[in-house]
Amino acid sequence: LDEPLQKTFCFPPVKEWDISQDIDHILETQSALAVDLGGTNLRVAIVSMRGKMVKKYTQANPRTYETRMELILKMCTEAVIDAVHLNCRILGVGVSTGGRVNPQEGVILHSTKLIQEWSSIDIRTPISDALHLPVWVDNDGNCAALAEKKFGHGKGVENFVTIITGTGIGGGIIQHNELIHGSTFCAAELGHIMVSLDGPECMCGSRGCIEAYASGMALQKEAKRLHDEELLEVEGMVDLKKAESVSAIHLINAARLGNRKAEAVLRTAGMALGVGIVNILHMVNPSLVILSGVLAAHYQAPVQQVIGQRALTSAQNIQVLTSDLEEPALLGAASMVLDYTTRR
Ligand code: ADP
Ligand code: BMX
Ligand code: MG
Ligand code: CA
Repeated sequence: LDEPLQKTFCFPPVKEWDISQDIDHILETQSALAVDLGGTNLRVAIVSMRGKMVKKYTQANPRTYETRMELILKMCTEAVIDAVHLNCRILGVGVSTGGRVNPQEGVILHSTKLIQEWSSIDIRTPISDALHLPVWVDNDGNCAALAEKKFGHGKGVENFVTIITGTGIGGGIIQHNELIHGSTFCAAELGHIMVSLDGPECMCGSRGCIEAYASGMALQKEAKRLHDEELLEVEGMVDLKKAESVSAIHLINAARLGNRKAEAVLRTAGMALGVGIVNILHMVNPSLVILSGVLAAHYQAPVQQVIGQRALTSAQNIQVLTSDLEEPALLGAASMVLDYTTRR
């Protein structure tokens, strides 16, 4: 070709299209708003498709319906505004909450005293009306199980159970790769497995539930009792002036430093949780149990020990792991949004 023709017909080389960069961009920017309502805290987070917690907001969970609803909407609105600046496209809102939840209707059917004024509540309508986004809801323990399945130790595991310790004890059961909800959305209320005929009073109105022995609240109650009797402090422990700030963590520290009373409380708690878990193994026979929440690492060894002593031979070989997720309930709330909005 002569030169003018060559100029006409020879295009500059087309830049190769790198699809992986586009996918990266989508995974970074497509996000969910996650809400988690617990016995103590109300959390909201912007979570990316990869499960990255882009930004997190924490407040005390208010005690009345009106103040709680108001705060949820305020925190969500703030997060939606922040998401714009953070270059996150919010696809929807996922809500994790204590209580029995009907996920199809977006309704909290019933709550124990752990969350007051939180029964027969349509949580979907006010949030979707205010934010103009689709809303998914499920129980917090169930959400924790979804998070383990998508991002945690439960990836690719067909049958597993998760127990999350916060103020109370939540549970989630994955059976044949699906969450089980039961006939009235009360399946996997694992905190209310009873391990004694009497035992300590539980926030649910019954007695002897594993939540009444081993939850953050149960241990805090015992820590306060020991503190009031001046039996908690041991040498090497930081000064505990105010009884209000005494928590489960102080009980664990005291036990580590050799406080026999604190050790006894924790032994009973670990035993109760372990026996509760043995009951779960005999009921649904999972291959894995994942413990999460602040107390998870502390409970792993005692639970393993009780399984060794009390489970049937066929249920002995299951694994007990501590979760490596930062906030399983929030991540699971986000996963409902990310999975449904991207499903084809
Ligand atoms: P919830 O979901 O029930 O609102 P969280 O999962 O935030 O609560 O856990 C709060 C519970 O865990 C409280 O009962 C508190 O005693 C205990 N807890 C959490 N973090 C700490 C900590 N750093 N030190 C002591 N206790 C803690
Ligand atoms: C209670 C119960 C469960 C919940 C669990 C963990 C209510 C309000 N809560 O057993 O539904 O999963 O607490 O909740 O009925 P958290 O407060 O410890 O996160
Ligand atoms: Mg919680
Ligand atoms: Ca549950």
